[in-house]
Amino acid sequence: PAATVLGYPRIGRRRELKRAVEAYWAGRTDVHELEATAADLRRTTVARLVDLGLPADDASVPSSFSYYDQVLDAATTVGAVPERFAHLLSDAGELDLAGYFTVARGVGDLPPLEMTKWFDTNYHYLVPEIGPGTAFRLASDRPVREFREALEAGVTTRPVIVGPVTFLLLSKAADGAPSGFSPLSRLADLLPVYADLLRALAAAGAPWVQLDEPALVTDNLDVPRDEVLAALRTAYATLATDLRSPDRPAVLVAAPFGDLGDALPVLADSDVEAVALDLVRGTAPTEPVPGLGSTTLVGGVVDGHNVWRADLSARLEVLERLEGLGAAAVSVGTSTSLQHVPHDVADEPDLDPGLAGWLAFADQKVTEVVTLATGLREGREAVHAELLAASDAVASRASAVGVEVAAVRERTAALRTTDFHRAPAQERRAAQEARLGLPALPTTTIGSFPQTVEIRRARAAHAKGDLSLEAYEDAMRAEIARVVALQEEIGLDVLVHGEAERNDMVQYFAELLDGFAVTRNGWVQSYGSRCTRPSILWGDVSRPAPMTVRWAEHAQSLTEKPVKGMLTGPVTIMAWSFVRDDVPLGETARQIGLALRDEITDLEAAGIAIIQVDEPALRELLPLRRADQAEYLDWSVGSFTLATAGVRPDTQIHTHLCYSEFGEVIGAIDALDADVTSIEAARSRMEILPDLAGSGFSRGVGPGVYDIHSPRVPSQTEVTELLELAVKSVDPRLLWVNPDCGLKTRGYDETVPSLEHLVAAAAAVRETLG
Ligand code: THG
Ligand code: ZN
Repeated sequence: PAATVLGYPRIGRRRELKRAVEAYWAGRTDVHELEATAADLRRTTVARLVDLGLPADDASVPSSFSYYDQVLDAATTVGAVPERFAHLLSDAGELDLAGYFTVARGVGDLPPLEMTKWFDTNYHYLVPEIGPGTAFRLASDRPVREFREALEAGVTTRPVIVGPVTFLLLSKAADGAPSGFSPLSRLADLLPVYADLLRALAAAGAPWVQLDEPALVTDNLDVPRDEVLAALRTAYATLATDLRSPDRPAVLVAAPFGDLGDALPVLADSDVEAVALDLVRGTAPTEPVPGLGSTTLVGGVVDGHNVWRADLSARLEVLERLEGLGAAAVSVGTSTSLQHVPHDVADEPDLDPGLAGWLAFADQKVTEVVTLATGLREGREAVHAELLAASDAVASRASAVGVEVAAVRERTAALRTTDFHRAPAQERRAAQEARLGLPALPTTTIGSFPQTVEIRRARAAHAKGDLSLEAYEDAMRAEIARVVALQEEIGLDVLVHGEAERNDMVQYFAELLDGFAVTRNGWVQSYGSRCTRPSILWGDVSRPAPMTVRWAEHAQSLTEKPVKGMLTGPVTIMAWSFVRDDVPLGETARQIGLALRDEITDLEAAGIAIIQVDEPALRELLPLRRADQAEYLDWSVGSFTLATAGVRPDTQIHTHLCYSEFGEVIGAIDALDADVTSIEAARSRMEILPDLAGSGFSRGVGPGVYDIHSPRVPSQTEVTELLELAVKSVDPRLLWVNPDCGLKTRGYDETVPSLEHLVAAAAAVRETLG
């Protein structure tokens, strides 16, 4: 293909797939209705891509649909279903759609596959579990069926599947595997199944297949690099040399999210027909690569991971340079799948037209790819008008009001080292103990309380104009009063206002800060059927007015107990937004840090004694290459300390992190210099605590004592047991008692008894401490 995209959003322009899947889960529709909706969506997608200019007959159009997750799809295709779900398989060893969702979501006592972040995106994939006995076999013909379905509609698509090396590198050892077992050791058993799949696709008439191998761009893996490269060599010798046309389609190996580095020569030397490079995050080699003469390079010059309109002239230059490398051919693509951006800027009538003109969502990016392919093939004159329009957009963005605000830049430029540091932790601890007078093992929650139907209804009515601002805010104040009273009744020590007034913890702040825009339909899949609307961070950030102060003040006025002020930290705001590509991330982080610092100062002045700044995404933005990590940790940690270091010693700063994998960032967590850190710990039964203690961490810590991701109410005994485990590794004077995470996705019928058990367990363990 001369022009292609590595994948396209599958949730639907109006989240049709989300709605259909959730209706099916709720039992409101049956599997046939769900399949019909999904087939419609695939048909519409393929037709749209052809309309936008991708040729219908040369495998330019990717077939990248998934009901839930592409890694789960690969697992079920190769028969890698964990033992505990074996009863879901048919006699032929296949998993039906109901079974597929069960593996994704769990049932009864059977936990689902674990979920974790897909490289440095806000997308979560399901982690396959591979053991010595996993019986790989071709267990699904779904890629073949979907290829045929499009072919019958007149479009030759290119099936997209997670490649074998990445599949195994992202898998974890199944329960019961011998210690030290590495899923990658099963490569030789897995490859014949991929070969079977390629044969089946060839038999169905597929001219191309795309195997995604993003794991090649990271060196942040447990497996040494030379083993990764050896596996890569073996994999593509089996799939591209031992298996030949016409028994297989031509193979495109895609490596989104960074540079292939020393994996590029390996692929160039293989018999793989094409390699897709990420030329947004990565760079093209500057020297000719041996073996490339028989390989097509797909230049991923259009950013699949961010929303800015491309500077087409500059992108064309990159492609022209790529042509100098002596590859068999150069074609044009996106850097990553487009699943990480929303569908269409045209669906955003409320966006400022200036800003809208700087943006490219999935559909605009397809057009950019098509334009670049024409320019590459026919010369710049052929696309003169398009290049000019793109340059104009870039120029208008660079000079627009708000993009560079002198007052903001002066403030970040004037920062000094002392702005990032508080008084010594010991001194703060004494001052805070004197001010707060909390009991040992203080109990609290992470911040949000259940978002009830009434809250959502009020917000929707206000958004539609059916409920006045005053009436909406009254409803929120009443909700806050209810939540404060409930917490007093339950007997918690440190209260929260419950965040009724917030939609998403990032979008809420984006709506109140200058420099951000929010979208109406800009949904991006986060996991399964869940989506977020990432905010668009387009300009210099500042805080025109206090954001949370009146809500916190209101809550504090209703109780003698301390109420925590609740904010989202700079790194998380950035990780869950589309960020600027025209200033260093560190500059933006400092701008947000300063805006939050002002907010924190105002909260402190309003009498709020404890302020929590959540950074659940600290781990998520960690660069995929170890060499880049120190710089990241420097600016990310710095933006947090900048936000929080302006308070008095007797004001207590908390932070909250979730999604485990803290190991890699333990040093950074300590460097945040928060007085108290709450973390997810219940599912792993406090496993993190010995590591934390071993690293010399000597600050307050609140390991989650129950898993809020499940509707199960933990018994008092269960919570007590976890707390007893916790006091074994944490000095009880530093230990806090809280759930794993916020409660906004839970209902009150689970929340109230769970918190009652938490408070009772804390009291019981407090007794034993004497
Ligand atoms: N906000 C943002 N990004 C996130 C999270 C978040 N990324 C990581 C993590 N949390 C992802 N988790 C979720 C959990 C729930 C939902 C989305 C991501 C969710 N979304 C609603 C849905 O799809 O129905 C829509 C939410 C809305 O109306 O805004 O439930 O917390 N930014
Ligand atoms: Zn959390």
